[in-house]
Amino acid sequence: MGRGVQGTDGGAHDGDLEELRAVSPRKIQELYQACATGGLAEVPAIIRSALEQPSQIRLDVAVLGEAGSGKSALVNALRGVGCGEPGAAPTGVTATTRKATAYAHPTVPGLYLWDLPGVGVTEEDVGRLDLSRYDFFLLTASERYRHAQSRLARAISAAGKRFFFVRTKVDVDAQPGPEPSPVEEIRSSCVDALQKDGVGSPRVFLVSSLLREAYDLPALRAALESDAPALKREALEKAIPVALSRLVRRTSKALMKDVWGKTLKSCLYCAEKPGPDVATSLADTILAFSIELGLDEESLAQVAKATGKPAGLLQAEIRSPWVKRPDPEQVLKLITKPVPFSSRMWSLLPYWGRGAEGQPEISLEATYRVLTRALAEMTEDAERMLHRAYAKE
Ligand SMILES: Nc1nc2c(ncn2[C@@H]2O[C@H](COP(=O)(O)OP(=O)(O)O)[C@@H](O)[C@H]2O)c(=O)[nH]1
Ligand SMILES: [Mg+2]
Repeated sequence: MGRGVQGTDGGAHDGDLEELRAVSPRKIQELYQACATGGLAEVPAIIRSALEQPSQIRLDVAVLGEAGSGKSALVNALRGVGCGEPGAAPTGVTATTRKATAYAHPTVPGLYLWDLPGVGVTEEDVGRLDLSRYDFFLLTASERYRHAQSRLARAISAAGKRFFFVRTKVDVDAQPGPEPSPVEEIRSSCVDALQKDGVGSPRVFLVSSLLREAYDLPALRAALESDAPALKREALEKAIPVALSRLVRRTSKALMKDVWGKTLKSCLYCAEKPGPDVATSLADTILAFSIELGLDEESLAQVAKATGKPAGLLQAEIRSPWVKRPDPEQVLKLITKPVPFSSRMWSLLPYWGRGAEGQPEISLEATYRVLTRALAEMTEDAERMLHRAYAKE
């Protein structure tokens, strides 16, 4: 359960590195797989419906903090599972959680709570964490906000992600005694400390995983439930550019496999019937490539409709001259070998000339080169156009 696919990011060619680091490989893989079922033309509609109805989208929420801060107990409390019950995250005074484990949220579909092993307090310990794998965080602390929490808070922000701060075990602090309840004091000191660390409007929850209906645990539960769709959307949006690049490249690769076959077919066909027919057949092949890559007018209109970007803006990203149906005459020029001088000479002599030898000769190599170059250019166009379509303006 909950072990997502570990993909590499597939490498977007341009774009902000900061932005890229904020993308969860799992989310990219998820989006890629959702879109890979059909052709590129269906992608805008699939993305749109995922953004509108994110219930199917995964949200990986990692519970982060030092060992013993009550992470596993918090996971159980949020899921409404008693510690020690079957299916509960193991808790205890010794470091019980050794391996990141995902627990499905009981009511929010697609939400997984990741119970992580405790993080050490040093800079290296925090540096070792792979925060890119998760979409959102619950940063826990059972005591006063200190360096350890500060490091983690900054690491999460640096990874381009957000978190709720969860101060655990407040039942311990709020033991009945002569003093007035310190709960509100704890809250404001947490908020202050987080703001000092550059967290804009920190969301702080003071919880007890033992007294689950007291303090802020119900509020934390409610916040997770109500924020889940927006958090899913946010995570998904970040994954769109990389997933799109991968989808375009997948399509391009499949077309590339066929280029040699197409070259042979056109050239063999032309061996019997030389002349502009070869060029027409190649122009048709290139046109078919552009449709597969979603560069034709109809596909562009669909992308424009799904993203709300003007079609003209998207059109402007398409630079390859091949996308406009190429003129067969021009194509022919590119794929013919110049007629050797000797045969031209022969053809000038009515007696010796043998007609067909004056025809320009189609070059297999040049034909192959024209097709691969057209495909490479159009692949770049498709990526650029789609990135523009989904770019935040
Ligand atoms: N009093 C109290 N104890 C807690 C609370 N949450 C966890 N603990 C105890 O703290 C210890 C460590 O909890 P655990 O969830 O295993 O911490 P983890 O290492 O962060 O996963 C356990 O003995 C828990 O019973 C809480 O809200 N209140
Ligand atoms: Mg644990």
